[in-house]
Amino acid sequence: MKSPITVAVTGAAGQIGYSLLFRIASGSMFGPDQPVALRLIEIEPALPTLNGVVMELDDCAFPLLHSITPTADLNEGFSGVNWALLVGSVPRKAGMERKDLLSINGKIFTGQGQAIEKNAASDVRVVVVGNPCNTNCLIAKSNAPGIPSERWFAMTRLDENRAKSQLAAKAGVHNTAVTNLTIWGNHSATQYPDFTNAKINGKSVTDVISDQAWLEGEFISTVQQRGAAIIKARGSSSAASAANAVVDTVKSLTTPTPAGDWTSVAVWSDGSYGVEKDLITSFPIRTTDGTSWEIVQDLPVNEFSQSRIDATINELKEERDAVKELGLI
Ligand code: NAX
Repeated sequence: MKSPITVAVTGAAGQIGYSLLFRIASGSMFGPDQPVALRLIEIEPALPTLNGVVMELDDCAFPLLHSITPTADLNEGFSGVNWALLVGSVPRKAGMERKDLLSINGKIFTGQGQAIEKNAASDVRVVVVGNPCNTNCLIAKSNAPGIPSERWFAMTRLDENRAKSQLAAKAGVHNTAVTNLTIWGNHSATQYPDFTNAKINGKSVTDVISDQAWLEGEFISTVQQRGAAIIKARGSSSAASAANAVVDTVKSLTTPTPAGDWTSVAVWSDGSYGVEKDLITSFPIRTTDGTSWEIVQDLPVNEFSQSRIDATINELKEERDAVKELGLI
């Protein structure tokens, strides 16, 4: 039996947590022969709810679930973790300015970054899901300078999956036929789902879908606004699909990417594609050996794509400047 991988999940009593924990414990994230130890982090008032989730995890009798540690203590929660999945954050409420949101969440992610640096395993990798996830990731990373830059990620995989599904539906093919889909930039309504480099059954999307106006208009806005559409339909925000995207993200970072393809995740910018260094930006990413990854280089970026990428990068710069002004990074 392999030794367990230790995974911390913050916001474990929340909606996404309720889907995610059972997927991790069942083996969906790390494979059918890899035991996992869960460290479930919540704020104090949510511990009774978290206790109910722990009872349900117990009741599944998962063969791969080695142990469960529910806690509101960050040092205990991040102790020895190989993966830190930062899901918990405070949602934007009516009347709240973006700056207020960045300030409230900033305090959460400074503390979590510091606690991860102090307590986690030496190989820790961090995936930030809680919004605004790119900038929350930047805050946590800035507060854990001892952890190498390439170990920090923010999730744009749900956007990628949404984009693939929209393109597949339009082309009348199964979603597995859609490859090479990049989400550029911020996980927000400015993100750019890049159809120009995407493929359907190995052919350029623009050769398969001739409706350019749909690609440049409705396709992009549907992906950008999908979260809001789910809230309208369901009465609460995406949860199972978000949890699924977390599983996909970690799987993609721990297994080699299929030849010729790539995936989307926000990583620390090294200046590729002219994106300012140090911004946590979604790029096309390939994993080679299951531990290291690279940004896919030299993809063509036409004028339309460039203007979209510029818009989302500008938003990331504004968020970075705002948290800098607040002294969070
Ligand atoms: P919920 O409100 O259901 O759950 C959040 C949980 O986080 C709550 O249980 C809360 O007690 C906990 N929490 C708050 N502060 C905490 C702290 N300091 N430490 C530990 N736990 C804390 O939200 P849920 O629907 O689960 O969504 C979680 C986050 O994911 C939100 O920020 C949401 O905006 C974000 N999302 C990000 C997505 C992405 O693609 N990156 C997509 C889905 C989702 O919208």
